[in-house]
Amino acid sequence: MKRSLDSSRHRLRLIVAVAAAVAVLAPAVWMWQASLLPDKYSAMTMGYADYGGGPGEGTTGMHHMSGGATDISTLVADPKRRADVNVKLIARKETITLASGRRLDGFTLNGTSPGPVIRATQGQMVEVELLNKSVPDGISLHWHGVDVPNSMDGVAGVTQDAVPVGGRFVYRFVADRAGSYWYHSHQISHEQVRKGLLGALVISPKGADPDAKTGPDAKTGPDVKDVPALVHVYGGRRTINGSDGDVRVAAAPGEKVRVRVINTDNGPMPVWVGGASYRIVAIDGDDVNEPTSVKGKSALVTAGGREDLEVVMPGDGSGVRIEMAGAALVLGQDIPKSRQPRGFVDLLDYGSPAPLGLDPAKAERSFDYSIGRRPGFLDGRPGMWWTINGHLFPDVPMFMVDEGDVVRIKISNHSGDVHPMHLHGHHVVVLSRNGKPATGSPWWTDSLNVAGGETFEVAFLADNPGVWMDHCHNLPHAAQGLVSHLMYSNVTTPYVIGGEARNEPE
Ligand SMILES: [Cu+2]
Repeated sequence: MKRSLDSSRHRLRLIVAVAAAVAVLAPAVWMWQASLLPDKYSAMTMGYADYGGGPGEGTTGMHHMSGGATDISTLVADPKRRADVNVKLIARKETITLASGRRLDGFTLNGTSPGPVIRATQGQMVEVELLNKSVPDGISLHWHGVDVPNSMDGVAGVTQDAVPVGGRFVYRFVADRAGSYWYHSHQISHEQVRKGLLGALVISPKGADPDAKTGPDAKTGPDVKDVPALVHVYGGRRTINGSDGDVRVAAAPGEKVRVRVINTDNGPMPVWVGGASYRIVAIDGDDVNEPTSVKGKSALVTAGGREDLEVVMPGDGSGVRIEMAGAALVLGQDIPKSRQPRGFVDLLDYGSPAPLGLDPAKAERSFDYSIGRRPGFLDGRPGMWWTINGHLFPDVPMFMVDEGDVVRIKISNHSGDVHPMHLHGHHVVVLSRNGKPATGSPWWTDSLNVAGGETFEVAFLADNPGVWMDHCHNLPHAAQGLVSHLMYSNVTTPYVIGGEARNEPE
């Protein structure tokens, strides 16, 4: 009798213990399972539609698909127009040799990394034929900062399939805005960019020296020396144009030099100038209106961002050093290194105001892009993951717009880390930071440094239909789920993430 009572008590205890374990574990198992990404999925069906208070609000069901009229693969540059600039890029998996002779495993374009500087004049049709000789995971090229037609955006699984070994893809777009840009792979980008699939793209204004299409000494305009400075960290070493060590450029007394600083790394980079004052004449490909002379301050170049610094060489023949946090560009005679100034140029009030060409007060849509962090599962992996408006990837907002909308986005960062936010296909103008309105030159940007605790309000005109990534350009962060999309209501993409092409954009 006693024994059977004991045994039933024992059984009861066991049942309670199992029930308790199930109660604790079941939600975790459910969350784990719910986080698993399918073998293939469309960016269009990711997450949930956010209409930002504009038309479409309240729609239910397969909202993203509803319009579905225009296949994005039809969004191309005029196919009848002949190319003015033809470039062939051959991608290989091979050893990269830095200027110092240091070698490391990586990827090259036409045998080098960075790949060749591609130059065009504003208004020209650019055609780039990309061939994958030996990059096993496939490749693609994104034209960072150029607002290309959607099917030329180079995002594997969203705007094209990754180009497999032996495959080719032809990119065609009109270089409609002068400025400093870069190109890089958007297939497994957190690995392929770091390992060298990138290069500079320089679009000179119309009327610039017609012989300036190639070479590092090409001219931006009359009497301005044009020096692209693509900064990239290879194997822990910061380089300028693939050179680990000072890069020397000849410059005569009194000569004007435009240094196009391109930050291809994952974090913001301070840049300062020793031996002369400087002006920030362009940000992310847009000219600054009435830039003023800077001395004793650094410029902070966002990850993925570009700043064009203009320096006038001293008349006494002494040189100038442009320091880029461990790498330096030396113009003319070398001079001693200078210490980094404490302060930074604040782009919020740098330069003079000018018309924006859009009225943010009359925005059709207003979105929140609130970045946080919390524990959870990402594709079955437990960890502390980034969130967008409280949601974990892939359950993130799809920002829905119509062509012609003026759109506002409030980007706020509650995650405790810096995020360089990059919207494809558009340039946004900064309206305010932490509630303080922008009072300087219109600050148009495609790569915005959003530090922990900061809130930016930005606006843009939705004038480029397609499905566009809106993500963090600290590429490991993107791979950790800090990715969302902007989608026009009347488009559809045939491409899928995963699938046979093994598309993996981040
Ligand atoms: Cu980030």
